[in-house]
Amino acid sequence: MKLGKLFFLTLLACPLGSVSAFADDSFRSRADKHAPAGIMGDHMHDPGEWMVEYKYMNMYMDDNRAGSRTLSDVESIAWGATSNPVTNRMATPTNMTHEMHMLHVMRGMTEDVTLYAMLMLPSITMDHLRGPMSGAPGTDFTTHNSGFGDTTFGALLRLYSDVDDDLIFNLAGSVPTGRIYRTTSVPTGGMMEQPMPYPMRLGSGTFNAKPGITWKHYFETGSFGTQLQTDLPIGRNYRDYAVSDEFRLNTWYSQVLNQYLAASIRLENLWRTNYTGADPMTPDMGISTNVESFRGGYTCNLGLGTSALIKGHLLSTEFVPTLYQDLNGIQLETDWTFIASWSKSF
Ligand SMILES: [Cu+2]
Repeated sequence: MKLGKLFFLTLLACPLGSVSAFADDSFRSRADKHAPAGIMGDHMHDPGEWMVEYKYMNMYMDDNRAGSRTLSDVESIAWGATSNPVTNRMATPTNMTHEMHMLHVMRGMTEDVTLYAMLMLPSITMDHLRGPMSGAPGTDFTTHNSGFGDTTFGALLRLYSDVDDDLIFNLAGSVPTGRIYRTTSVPTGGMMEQPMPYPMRLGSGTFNAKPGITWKHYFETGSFGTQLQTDLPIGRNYRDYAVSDEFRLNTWYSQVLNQYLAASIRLENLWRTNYTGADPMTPDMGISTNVESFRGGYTCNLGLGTSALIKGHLLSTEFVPTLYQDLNGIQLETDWTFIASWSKSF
């Protein structure tokens, strides 16, 4: 039925080559063929087809937030004096830039199975203000960490497709290739080596299950998608903790503007649990980024994206302002994320 319909549409479309940008058989070759830049695991490839993608992400976080309330740097230190547990006595984070370089390779194996792998290179910079129990209250310092992150492998399984729908299951997991334990003496002005706090670490340290499911529907001049994607650490890592369980629910619409361009709008709901276990070397009292119960929360993001399909090169960008956050304890608040991607199939 499906193949018959496609064949018929192909026959119809051939003499009408000039309008094929909007013909049914070319839904999956338009500028909106992939979801917005911030989304993964949304599309299949034909058997034998390869895709190579480079993706860049920059997440910017300025100021702290307790629950849904933004606090100044000085307020963040004061907040930690009476919190449970007490924290931010040595320092508070004040802002963070989290960059990620991603190399993504996909290959269509059969009509219904596409395999992929993704290599991550995070680069993390965090600014701090020293607190009352440090040697120099009121002074600031910056720490940095970069290297390999965790590596994701997955199989995209087509559960259902027709002319204008795709339902895809993402059977994926990550391997702990990112280092989780690295020390720095910057906070103590060279006096003492301390382990990097949780959000400065490059990986989870655990094997993670990352199942997801995506439904995409194509219209004559656009496409709609919705996706539930998870990231679930299995057990605890060798430092005796596990990072957050993560659940992302995304919904988007892409409008095809012409043969080369599409624009998208996306809404993301992101839930994270607190960490479980505890790294034995990271006292809560020093800084809030060491506190396992201050890692979870809810975030709502808006995504405004564009994609351009030029001679087979797909260039996508997405600006993702955070609309709302309700965070456990005190944490750096996310202000915005920027994502850019280049990909090519061959
Ligand atoms: Cu692909």
